[in-house]
Formats: sequence, structure tokens, C-alpha cells
Amino acid sequence: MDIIEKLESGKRLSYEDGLALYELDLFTLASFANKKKESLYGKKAFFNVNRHINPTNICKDICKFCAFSSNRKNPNPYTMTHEEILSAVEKSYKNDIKEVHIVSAHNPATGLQWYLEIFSKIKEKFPSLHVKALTAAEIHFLSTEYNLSHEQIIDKMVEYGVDSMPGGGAEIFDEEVRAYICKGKVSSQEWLDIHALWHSKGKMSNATMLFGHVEKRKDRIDHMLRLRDVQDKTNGFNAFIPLVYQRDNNYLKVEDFLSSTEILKTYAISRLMLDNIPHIKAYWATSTINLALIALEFGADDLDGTIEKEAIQSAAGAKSATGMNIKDFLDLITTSGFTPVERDSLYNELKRY
Ligand code: V47
Repeated sequence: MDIIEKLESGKRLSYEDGLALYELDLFTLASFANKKKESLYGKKAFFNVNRHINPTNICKDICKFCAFSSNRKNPNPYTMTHEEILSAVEKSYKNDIKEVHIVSAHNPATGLQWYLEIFSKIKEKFPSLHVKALTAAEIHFLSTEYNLSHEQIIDKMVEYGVDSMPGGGAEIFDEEVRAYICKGKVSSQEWLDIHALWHSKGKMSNATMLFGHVEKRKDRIDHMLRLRDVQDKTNGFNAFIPLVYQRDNNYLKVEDFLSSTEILKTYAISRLMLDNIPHIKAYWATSTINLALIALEFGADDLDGTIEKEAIQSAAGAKSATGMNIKDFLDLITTSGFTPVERDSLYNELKRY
């Protein structure tokens, strides 16, 4: 059976099929991915009104691709106080955010309570806000630093008010690539186990994939399939988020730019391979807003949100430092032929525009 017949049959796609999908021409691939996306969501484009907060950039780990953590290329260490975090949240709350997305570096100096009380203090003051916080990489760091099991950290997250987990820290699961780009941080299997554990508590999370650096197509397909296997067992992933690698101010030497065609193919292939993960997010901070809008015709159904402030991707060159104003966001989605649907963090529809 060739790949077109396989796609038409609706059968589950294998590793070899994933590689064959990359060989298809862009528009043939797009037609299958878009058909799948439209059968689920029609012309809807989901987004949420959210605020990203990155409370510290001091990091024990050294990931070659990271421009956010303070180091020789970014000698600007900071750690926010809880008061500063609360005042940032308060300002955004007035702009009607529904979610705070909190990702920090792995800072050994703050103590465990500093991390945990960020969540309880936000919840105490703004009980209606959804707190999406702590990547599996942060959980692993806290667990090793404070000699607690992953499960003990996860139980504390629930106790202190974390509602869902973001998908960061996944990078690329292939062990060889991982050892080259982020040696020493949470392993691939640990990342997957931590998410499965979180799901076993009845909680949801997202999954990312950092691509466009030294990985190969085969590594992306392998990454998707490892996620698909976990999702078969837990059904706890809401969204898959391919993050396009940004190349400024970091230690990863990458010669070639990824083409827009390769990026769009990767969105389309993730829609087709990940038949059990409901949402594919074109995170505009890494793809650019224009390509993210086009990705909506290549299998993606979600654009993340207005963000407000963004420090991780913008440190590496992305144009996302100040987020996106809601009116521009809505206009861009509408003029691209889609219906903007504001969602909450768990994809319940809040408002259709
Ligand atoms: O894990 C770091 C990535 C991630 C670079 O769950 C980079 O809804 C590109 O995970 N170029 C953190 N990416 C951000 C993240 C995220 C973003 C949006 C939504 C969600 C979600 C999660 O940022 C890290 C890492 O893979 N990153 N450096 C870089 N140079």
C-alpha cells in the first residue's frame, strides 16, 4: 500500500509512513491534514487570552539552544519576588486573561517553597485564573534538587494550585540528539513518565517538540510516536506544539535555516501522525504570526494566545517579547478566513467571534 492509499484508508500511520509523508508534495500533504482538521473543527481557530511569566532565568542546566537563561551570552540574571509576580498578574487580569503560563529556569538558590508559593499566591488572589505551570524539566530539577520523587513534586503542584502542565522541556526525544543539545536535563523517558504520572492524577498537559536545529526528519517522527504511545495509555495530552528553533544568542551552531515548506509539512504531519492528540498548536511566537495563520490550513487549529510578555523565544530572536494585542489577533484570524474562538485552557469554548 503506498502512502496515499494508506492515508485514504484512514489506518493508523507507522514510522515509515511518517517518513514517506515528508516526501509528498506540500499541497497533497496539506489536503489530507486540512481535511482531518476541518472534520474536527471546521474553520475554527482556537486561542486563549493568556499571560506568560518567566519568574527567573538563573539555571543550573545548560541547554545549547537556550538564549533565555543567564550565561555568557546573556549576562542578565534575575529572579522575581512573589510581589512582582502578583503585580504582573494583576495588571494582566485587568486585560481579562484567563490563564497564566509560568515557566522558569532551574534555579537552585530560591528554595522549593519559592516555586510552589507562586502558584498558591496567584490562586489565592485570583481564584478564577487557570495556572499552567512547571514543565517536566522543572519537575525533574526540583525532584533532584530537593530529594523528592517526581510523584511527591506532582502532589505538591496539585496542593499548591497548579491546574495543568505546559509542554516544555520535551525538545527532541532521540537520545543522541538530546545528549548533544541538552545533556544532563530530564531524560526523554523521564519526561514521558512525568506527564503520564500527571495524567494519572486526572490532570491534562501539553507536549512540545523543538525542531529546526540538528535533528533529522526521522527524529521528529520518532518524537511524535513516543507521544502517541503515551497518549494511547493516558489520554492526557490536550495539544501538540511544534516549536520552531530560534537561532540568536545561544550555543547551538546551526548552519541552515529551516524552510517554511518544512515547517508547514511538520505541522501537517503532526496532525496526521498524532491521531489521538486533539489539538495541534501553531505557536506564533516561534513560527511568526503569518506562518501560524497559514498553518491553520495545514492541520493546525490553535494559535496559543495573546501572551503579553514572552522571554524565552524572544531572547533567541523571535518577535514575541510584547505579545499580541487582542484586536490585531482577531482581525488577522478573521481576514485569513477563520472563525476566532476564544477557549479556556482545557479547550472549552468561551466565545466565538
Ligand atoms: O522547552 C528554548 C523552547 C520551550 C528556544 O504548553 C526554544 O501551551 C525555540 O514549552 N528557539 C518553553 N524554542 C516554551 C514552551 C511552550 C510555549 C508555548 C506554549 C506551551 C504550552 C509551551 O521553549 C522550551 C524549549 O523547547 N525554547 N529555546 C529557542 N532558541
